[in-house]
Amino acid sequence: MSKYNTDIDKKWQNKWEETGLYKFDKNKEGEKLYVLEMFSYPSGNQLHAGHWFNYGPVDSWARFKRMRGFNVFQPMGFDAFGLPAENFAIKTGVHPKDSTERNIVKMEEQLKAMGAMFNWDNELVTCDPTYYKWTQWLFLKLYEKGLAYRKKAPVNWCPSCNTVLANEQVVDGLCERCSTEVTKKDLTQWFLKITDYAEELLTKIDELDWPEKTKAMQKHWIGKSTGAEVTFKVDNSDLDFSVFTTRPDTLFGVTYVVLAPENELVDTLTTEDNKEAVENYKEEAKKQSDIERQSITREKTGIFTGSYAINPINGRKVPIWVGDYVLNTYGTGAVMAVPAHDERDFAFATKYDLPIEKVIDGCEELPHTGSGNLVNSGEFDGITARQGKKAIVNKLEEIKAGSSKTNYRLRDWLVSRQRYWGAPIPMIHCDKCGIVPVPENQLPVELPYDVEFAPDGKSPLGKCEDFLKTTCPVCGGPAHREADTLDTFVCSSWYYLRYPDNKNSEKAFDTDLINELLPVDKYVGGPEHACMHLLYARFITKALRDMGYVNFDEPFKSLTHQGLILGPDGLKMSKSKGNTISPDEYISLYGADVFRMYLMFGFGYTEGGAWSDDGIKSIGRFVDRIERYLDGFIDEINKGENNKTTMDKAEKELNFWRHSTIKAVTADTEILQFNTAIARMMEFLNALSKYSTESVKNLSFLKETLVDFVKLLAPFAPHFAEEKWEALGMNFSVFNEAWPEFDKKALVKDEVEIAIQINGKIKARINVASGLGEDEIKEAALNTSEIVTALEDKTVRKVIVIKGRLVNIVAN
Ligand code: ANZ
Ligand code: ZN
Repeated sequence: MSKYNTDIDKKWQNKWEETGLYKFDKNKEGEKLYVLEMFSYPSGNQLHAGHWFNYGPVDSWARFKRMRGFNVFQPMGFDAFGLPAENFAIKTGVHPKDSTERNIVKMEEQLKAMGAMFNWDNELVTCDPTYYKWTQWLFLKLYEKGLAYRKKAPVNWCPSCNTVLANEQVVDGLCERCSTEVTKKDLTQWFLKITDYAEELLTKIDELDWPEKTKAMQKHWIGKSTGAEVTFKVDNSDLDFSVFTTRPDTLFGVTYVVLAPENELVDTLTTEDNKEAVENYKEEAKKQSDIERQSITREKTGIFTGSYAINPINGRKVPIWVGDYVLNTYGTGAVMAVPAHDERDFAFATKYDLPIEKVIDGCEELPHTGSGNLVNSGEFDGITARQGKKAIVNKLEEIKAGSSKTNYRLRDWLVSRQRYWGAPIPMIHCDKCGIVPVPENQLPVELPYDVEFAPDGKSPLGKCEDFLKTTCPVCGGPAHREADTLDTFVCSSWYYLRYPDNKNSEKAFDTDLINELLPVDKYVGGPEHACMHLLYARFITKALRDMGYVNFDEPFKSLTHQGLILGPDGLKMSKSKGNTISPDEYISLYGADVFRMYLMFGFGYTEGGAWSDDGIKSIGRFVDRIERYLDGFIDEINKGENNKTTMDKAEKELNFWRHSTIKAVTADTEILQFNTAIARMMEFLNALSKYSTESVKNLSFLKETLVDFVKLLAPFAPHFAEEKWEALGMNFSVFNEAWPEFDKKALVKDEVEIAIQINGKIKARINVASGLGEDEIKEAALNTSEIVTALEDKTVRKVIVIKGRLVNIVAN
C-alpha cells in the first residue's frame, strides 16, 4: 500500500491554492484551451466513482495540455435546481435550498481532494440568484425573438412527479426520473422553438468532432423526412385536409385515409351512426402513450367515420378512418394509406377488409416496400419510384392539391414545470394586458423560500400569495406572476457561456470575452445526454448567435463520452445492490493519485468496466516502486559518488527508453488513451530498474532522465510528481514546466560499424546509429579524428555513402 496518502495530497493542494497556480488569465501565453466536464448535480450521495472517472482523467489531460503550452481553462460548478432535491425535501422535510447548499459544500471538498486544476474562481451554481437571473434573461430574450411561446397542448404528464415532462424525458413511455408510466394532459405550457433550428442542428452536426453514435442519435431524434403534403377534399363537403407522405409515388395506390383520434376534423366528419363508436375509440386512445401507439408489434386498430375523401390524383372516393397509430403531433395528423406498399397499412387493410392495390412492380408478394416501376398509375406508368416521386409532386403542384414537404420528428421544447425547485419563469399575467414579460431591470424574479412544495399537480408558487401578487409593468394594475418554473435543462443549456464571466453583474456574459474563449474545445460527459442537454445547448448557442450575443455556431467542438465504471460484480453500481465503490474510502487508503491512476490504467477511457480492488492495489504497488527507485537515485545524485560523464552502452539503453517513453506517452495521452500511456511508463520503470544495477553511473544524465520521467508522471499523479520534483531540487511547480520532447536520434537503438575510405583505402572504422541518415553519416565520417588528420592538406572532391557499410571520400 502506498504511503502516498492524503498528507501529501493536502500539502500540494494547499500550495496550489496559495500560489494561485491554476488561476486563469486569458492574456497568459499560449493558445486557449477550454476543457469542460459536465457539471454535477449536488446530490446527497456525493461524488461517486462515475464522477471521478469523468473528472480525474480529463483533469490529467488538461494538465498534459497545459504542460504542452496551452492556456487551459477548466471550470467547475453545480447543476443545482431540479427534482431530486425537491423529492428529497418532500421525503425528509429538509428544504431543497438547505440540502443543496450542504451537498455543494461537501462535494466541493471532494472535488478539491481529487486535486484537479479547476478554476474555482469561475465556479457557478445554477440555483443562485446571481446565475438564474441570467437564465431568466435568456428566457426573455428568446421570448422577444419569438422563440418562447405559450400554448395549450397535450403534454406528457408524470402522475408521480406531478409535473409535465419534455418529450426527451419520456423513455419508452416512462418518466425518465421515476419510471412511472407517463400520461397525456391538455395543459397550457411554455415552449422553446427549437424546431426553428431543426435543419441547422441536423446538418451542422457532421462538422463536429463528436462520437459517431451520438451524432446518429441526435440526427435520428431530429428525424428529417422528405416527401409531400397532399390535400384530400371531403366528399359532399367544402372541407379538406392534408396528409404527409414520404411516398407520393404511391398516390394511385391509396385505398383509404386515416386521421389521428385527436385530429380536430374527426368530430365534424363522423356521421351520426358512427358517433358513439368513434367517441369510445377516442377515449381508449387517450390511455395509450405515443410510444405504444407507434409500436410496430402492437396490433393496429381503427374505426370508420362514415365519411369519404377524394384522391386528388384520380378522383377516387376513399373511406376516412380514425386510427391511433396516427399521431396528431406528427406531419398533419392524417395519413393516406397504401396497403400494397406499407407494412402497417397492409396489416390494417387486411384486418378491416379494405382494398389493396399494387402501384409499384418488382415483387409479387405484398406488401412490397422496396423499389420498382410505377404501374396502375395512369400517365405515370413505367417510370421508376424515384422519378415518380418528383413527377407526382409536380402534378399535384400543377392541380394545386399538394407540394413537396420536409418534416422533422423534433418537437418544440416544453420548458415549464409545475414544481418548486427551479428558476421562476419571468412572466406576468395581467387581465388587461395579457402576458407581459418582467422588465429586465426587475430580474431576478427570486424564488421564495417559504413555499408549500408538496406536489399536488399544481405549481407550488401558485399557492404563495406574496410571490404571485404583483403589478403589471405595462398598465400598473394588479397582476399575477407566472407560477411555473423552468426545466433545469434550461439552466444547463447555457452554463458554459457563464463560466468565463461568472461574476458579471451587468450582463449574462461579455460577448467579446466569450467569443475569445469559446467554443469549448473538449467536452466530456456521459452519453445519456445525447438528445437532451447536448441538443438544447446547441440550439441555445445558435439562438444567441442569431441575436448577436455570440459569434460561433456550436458550443462544443469536440466531445468524448467516458465509459461506465461498474461494480466489482460487473453490474451497474447501485445502493440497493450494495455494489457501490466509495471514492472517499479508497482515497484515505491510497491517496488521490493512486485512485486516479487506477481509473486511467484499469479501463479504456471510453469503455469503462468492472471495478477491481486488485487493480487499484497493483497501481499502488507501481507508485511505491517508482518512489523506491526515485528516492534511491536522488540519494546517489546528491552524494555524487561513483560518477562518470560518458554515455556508454547502459546510458544509451536508458536514453532509448527515456525517449521512446516520451514519444509514446505523448501520443497516447493526446487521444485520451491513458491506459496505454501508463503501461509505457511501467516499461520505463523496468529500464530504470535495470540501470540501477550499474555501479558507476552518469549522474547528470540520470538526473535529466528523472526530470523527464517526473514530468511525464505529473499529469497522471499530480501530487506525487510535485513531491518528487521538489526532491530532485527543482523549482515549484512541475506544472509550469514544458512537456518533454523526444529526441529522434536516441530512438535508434542499434549501432553499425562503418568503414571510412579515402580514395578507396580504408583509413578508419566508426560506430554510428543504424538509422542515421546519409548526411549525418557523412558528417560523422568527416569529423572522425583519423580522417581529419589524413585530409589536412587535401581537398575533398566527393563523398560517397553506402548506407550501413562504408563511406568513400574522394580527395586530392
Ligand atoms: C403513404 C405511404 C406509403 C407512406 C408507403 C409510407 C409508405 P417518416 O419517415 O417517419 O416521416 N405518417 C405520416 N404522418 C403520420 C402520423 N402523424 N402518424 C403516423 N404515421 C404517419 O414517415 C412518414 C410516413 O409515415 C408517411 O408516408 C405516412 O405514411 C406515415 F408505401 O404515406 B406514408
Ligand atoms: Zn396590464
